[in-house]
This record gives sequence, C-alpha cells and structure tokens, in this order.
Amino acid sequence: MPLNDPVIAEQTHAADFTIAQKWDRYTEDEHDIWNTLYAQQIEVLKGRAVEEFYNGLDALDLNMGGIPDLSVLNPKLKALTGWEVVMVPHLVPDEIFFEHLANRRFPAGRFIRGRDQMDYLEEPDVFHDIFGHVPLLSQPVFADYMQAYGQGGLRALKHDCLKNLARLYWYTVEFGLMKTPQGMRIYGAGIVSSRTESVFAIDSSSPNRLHFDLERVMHTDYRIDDFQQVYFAIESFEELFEATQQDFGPLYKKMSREKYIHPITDILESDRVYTQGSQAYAAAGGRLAKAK
Ligand code: HBI
Ligand code: FE
Repeated sequence: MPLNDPVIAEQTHAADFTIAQKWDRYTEDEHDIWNTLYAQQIEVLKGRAVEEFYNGLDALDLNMGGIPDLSVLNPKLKALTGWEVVMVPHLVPDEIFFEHLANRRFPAGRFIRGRDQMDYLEEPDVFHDIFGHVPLLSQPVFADYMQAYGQGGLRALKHDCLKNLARLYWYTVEFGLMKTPQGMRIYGAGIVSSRTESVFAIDSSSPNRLHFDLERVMHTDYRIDDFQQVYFAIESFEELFEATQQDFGPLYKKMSREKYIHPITDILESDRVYTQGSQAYAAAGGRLAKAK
C-alpha cells in the first residue's frame, strides 16, 4: 500500500473500497510525473498501439495535461459507454474488483509512482490505471467485454475458477496484442503504460506470440515480475467479446475438475503461431540480469 500518499492515508475507504480523489491535493510534482510519463508513452507507442487506444485518448481529452480530474473525465466517459472511474487506495479484494467492473465502474489507484519507479512498479498507480486502462473503456465493444469479464469473475469465484479468470485478464486486458492489417499492435494496459515493455512486446524476437484462444489462455501460467514470455493476439475486439458470449457454466465445471496448466513457453499443436520466440531475454536472466 502506498504509504507516501497523505490523501489516501487520511481517508477511510467506503464498503466498496472507494475513496475521494481530492484532485486539488495533487502536487505540481505529481502532475509533472504524469506529464513526463505521458509524453514518453506517446512517443514510444507510435506505430505500436491499436487505433482504438488513440481514439479513446482523443475522445476523453486525456491529452489535456496533468493527472486527470475525475469530475471532468467521468461525464465524458459516461456519455460514451456508461463507464466511470472510481478511486481506490490500493489493490482491492477480487469480489470487490469484479463487482465494480460488472457495474461499469473501473477502480483506479489514486497515487502516482515516484521518480525512482518510472519504469516499473508492482502496484497499479493512477498512470497505469487511467492512461493504460481508461482509453479503451470509451470504445463500445471493449467496454462490453470488461463488464462481461466482471460478471464472469463473480461467477468464477463461486466455482473456484478465479485463477483461470485472472489469467484471461492478464493475457487480454493487461498484456493483449492485436494482429492488424498494419502489423502487430498493443492494446493491453500493462504494456501501453510501460516504456520498456511497449518496445519489447512488439520488437523483440524473444517472446512467443500466439493467436488468442479462450480456454488455452485460461490454462496458461504467467509472470508478474518481468516482461512476458508469451503474448496472445486477437484480431479484433469483436473476436474477444464473442469469445465471452457463451455459457461459462460447463466451462467452469470442467476447469474446477481439470486444474492443468501450460508452462509459459510451451507451444501446443493447436496453437496458431505468429512468432516463435528465442526466449533469449528470459534465458539471460531478464530484468534481474539487467539490474546487476
Ligand atoms: N484491484 N485496484 C485493483 N486493481 C486491479 O487490477 C485488481 C484489483 N483486485 C484484484 C485484481 N485486480 C485481480 O484479481 C484481477 O485481475 C483478476
Ligand atoms: Fe491493470
């Protein structure tokens, strides 16, 4: 929990874990960190992010400068897709998280990372949550997918399938790629909000890039401490949304019986392979090797 944010520390969160943003309490330095990150990402994402992401930035005027004020952002987002952003102090429990999504509320962290963590941090901050996640919530099909995911999550909890759903979130909402006629593009929030992974996910010959398959993804391990070793690519948001438009009941039953998991770098006979990676980055020790 980010203890260095006094505006979080002075508040008691509501039952649904929301807090007030208190936008006027952000310091000049905090807005400046946002602007630095923003400029950096716009530059590095050129030719790398999906069109829908830029359409979202434009539609929401997220290029106005400084940390967005929710009282300005939310009316625009609500008018477009019925979604709104709420502030939370830190990671919230799974059922609370799903409950928000199922009701078209996206929980975003209030705090912003420090200058010593510009490249990588473990807990989602306001830059990751708003710059990374919110542009696509203004796009109708993706907006519907996120709500369906929240509803599916609530059901998954009852069937002991949370891990499977978490993997789906990871490989789509956080680290998803899209194969477009112009080439491979990024839509996942974990990538678009990271300077280094934006380049790695598209340009590196190290990771595997496979076509998205719902069940395959729900049984695939992932890593949270370094660049991904496998990315899954959809061809459109319609494809992603369609995949969730089935009765998950039988799927959950099957998954609660069969707890198998595909190792990260496995390529299956049934996989549609875009690029088979060398895994050279991971083999060399990844982030830890670079830090030495
Ligand atoms: N809470 N604030 C916040 N943000 C998340 O992304 C989040 C969370 N709680 C749970 C959670 N994610 C995961 O369980 C889901 O990705 C499945
Ligand atoms: Fe995220």
